[in-house]
Amino acid sequence: MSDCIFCKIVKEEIPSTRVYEDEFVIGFRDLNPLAKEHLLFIHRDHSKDINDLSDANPAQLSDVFKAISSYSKSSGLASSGFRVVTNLGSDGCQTVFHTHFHVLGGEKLGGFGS
Ligand code: DGP
Repeated sequence: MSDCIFCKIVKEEIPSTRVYEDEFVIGFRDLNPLAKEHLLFIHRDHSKDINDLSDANPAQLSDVFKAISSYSKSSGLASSGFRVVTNLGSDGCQTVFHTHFHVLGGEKLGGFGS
């Protein structure tokens, strides 16, 4: 989508710090990190949220999770652990409407059972 900020990051029309890329997926550092390691993983193809993606092209979920698996193992993040979060809509506090998965780690995370 021409006005989508993450599509512009995919096309390198705006800069980002990439940590991972393959044929389908890119991973880059979040502009406003909420943990020592805070990456965003997105499919190169546009969808607006996980429901949109799951309805239209569920195979993209495995593309993204394979990428997260590969990156987390090669970077060492998997050995200490990490969290994957995706937000949808207003109550989910989604602000960018290109499906993305936050990968958080690099330190002990609060919330969710701690
Ligand atoms: P969400 O609330 O789930 O929609 O989170 C969107 C995230 O995207 C938020 O943590 C900040 C990040 N973000 C927004 N604009 C940019 C950008 O231009 N570059 C990068 N690297 N991250 C961005």
